[in-house]
Amino acid sequence: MMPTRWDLLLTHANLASFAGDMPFGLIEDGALACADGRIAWIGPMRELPPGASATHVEDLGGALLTPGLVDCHTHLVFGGNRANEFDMRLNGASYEDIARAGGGIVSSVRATRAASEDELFAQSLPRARALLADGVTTLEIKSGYGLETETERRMLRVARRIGSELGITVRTSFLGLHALPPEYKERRDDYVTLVCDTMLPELAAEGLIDAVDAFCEKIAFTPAETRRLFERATQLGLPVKLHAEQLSDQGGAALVASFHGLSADHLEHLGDTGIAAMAEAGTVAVLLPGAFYALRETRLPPVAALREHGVPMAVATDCNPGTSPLLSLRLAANMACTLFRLTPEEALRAITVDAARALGLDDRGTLAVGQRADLVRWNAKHPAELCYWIGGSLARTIYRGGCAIPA
Ligand code: DI6
Ligand code: FE
Repeated sequence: MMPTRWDLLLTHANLASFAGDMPFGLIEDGALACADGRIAWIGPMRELPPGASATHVEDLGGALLTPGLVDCHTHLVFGGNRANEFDMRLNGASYEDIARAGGGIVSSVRATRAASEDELFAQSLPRARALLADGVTTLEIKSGYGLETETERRMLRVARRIGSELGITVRTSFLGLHALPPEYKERRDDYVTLVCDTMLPELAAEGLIDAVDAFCEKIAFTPAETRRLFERATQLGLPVKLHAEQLSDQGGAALVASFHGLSADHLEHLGDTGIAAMAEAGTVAVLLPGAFYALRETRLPPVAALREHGVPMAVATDCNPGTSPLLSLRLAANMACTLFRLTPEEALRAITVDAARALGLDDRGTLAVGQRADLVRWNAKHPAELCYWIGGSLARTIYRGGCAIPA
């Protein structure tokens, strides 16, 4: 039943709904109504029910309206930054060289451990604001720069605080298996045990964890260690995802797929077995062109094969201090087109509906009746413009649950 009066009615919009059969799910000269934070009606202007009314009515004058963007892979809570490593890398040091020399993730761990909760919040909030200003209304944030219980807890609490401060959805991922902390150098097993048997259950019991992630790589954790973590996560009823096949093929994608994981992320070194396993399990491929670009990687993720096997592809910023200091999801989509050859339509689905899927969320990412009214009105007319412009600011009004978020 249609409410007698909607809360919000947006008229004369170009609606990129990412639903239906049209490219981009485009509805030209459309209207969209919200009630109780949800989309209550969507369609062409000419089909708007006669006498439809709303508390607020806005004529968009042909402007583009899309779902709020979803950044499904970030590490944006951290202390300090690593601008010094940028210089080292430009002088020829590889990511692995830097990590083995005691820099890399471990240097962010030092800075994060040293920051109080308020300091960490103050340093991280502007990064989330930058993403929001560019249209992001749902954001995943990982832990993984604490590597001991107290700091991992602090990171996750800061992530939750960012969500309430900005009025956006933050989904947290516990990334205790991100790097081996220096104090456990000779005791790998003890660290994995600490993560699986203490940190994970404790922080999960505090309601701080929405999903469990790991870095499965030669310089990080083995498939066997990752499996241990995933078994524990599964016992606790938490979904899993994985940094897989970023620097080498460890069989991580097949491993996470065998746990019906939400996503396998990075994937430059993904092979056929992994692709088949992901297709079978419905695990989303999260492509991270910011890290590819910043590391001057030359090996491309197997986009054509993923497409052929019908594996859904998401794109995210991977916002982190080491390999992807990237603060625009639209720019990530642009890079996914230029560097990875996604079509503009694929790239936009990758930062809306398929990114939502990578977080296990099916109530957002498309414009359809019943979906959350998380919306962005753009200073653009056609959806392709969103991944065509390189940088700049295009978002005009951001709505969360049908309410405009003050800029
Ligand atoms: N892969 C990445 O690209 C980030 N973490 C990971 O597992 C890098 C994190 C960092 O270098 O700080
Ligand atoms: Fe990452």
